[in-house]
Amino acid sequence: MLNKLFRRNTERPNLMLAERISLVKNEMIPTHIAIIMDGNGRWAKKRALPRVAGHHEGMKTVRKITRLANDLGVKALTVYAFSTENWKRPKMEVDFLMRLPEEFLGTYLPELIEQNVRVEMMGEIDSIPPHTHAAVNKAMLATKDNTGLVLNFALNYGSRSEITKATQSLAEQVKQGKLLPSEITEEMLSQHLMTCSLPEPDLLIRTSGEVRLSNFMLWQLAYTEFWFTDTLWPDFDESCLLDAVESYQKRNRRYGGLKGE
Ligand code: V07
Repeated sequence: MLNKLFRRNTERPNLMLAERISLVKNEMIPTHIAIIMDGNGRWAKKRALPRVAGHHEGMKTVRKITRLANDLGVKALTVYAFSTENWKRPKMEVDFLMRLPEEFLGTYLPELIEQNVRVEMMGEIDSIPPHTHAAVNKAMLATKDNTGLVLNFALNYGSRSEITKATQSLAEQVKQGKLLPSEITEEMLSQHLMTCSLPEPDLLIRTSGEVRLSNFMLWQLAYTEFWFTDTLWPDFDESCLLDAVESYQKRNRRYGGLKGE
């Protein structure tokens, strides 16, 4: 009896989600979404759990959001999994984080393959542990021919270092006489970044109330729409992603209107 009474209440939100998804699909979908997945530690603290429990829960959110993004027709999803600054955290936490790619892929790689998702990674691969490196490599290889969403993990990534390395590479070409300083273009610099194969993000999401970029994709975000939310990453669900995309679609419509004036 209670079940019957409540069934409508549990089914209704899902129905609404499906309706929202089909409405969102009728409008312009961001091609590339980038996400700073913040608030995992705070989520755990609120529950008197260790920080790593928040990271683990956050991993499940990555799966959820990947599935919806792919379903919406998003072409690329870049998620900031580990920054070059994150090495300063306690060793135990870093060790746990470096096991997450293996756990994530061990659990979800089959469904990523089934969903036609291509796994990619950007960051300084040389200083991540070999076991992490191996797991990510295996997933990239297993999904390299997939044509659906590109799930790009920023792992041991820092944007200033990325731009610095691109600059060094162009400077080397100048030194070898292949290029004049005055011939360097924005396009050339873009092509030396780790995102050279991806379009620039249309939408950046940062969770958990912090309103800064934290050395994330500084070059690539020049024209990106930003969406900040107080929701902690482990609590970020399908309806939160739809909030962000709906807001993006409204902004885009307004811009289109002004452009014609
Ligand atoms: C990490 C979970 C998400 C919240 C942010 C921090 C913790 C998924 C991965 C991952 C990375 C590469 C890959 C497959 C999965 C991951 C780290 C942390 C270091 F190929 N989540 N997640 N990696 N968190």
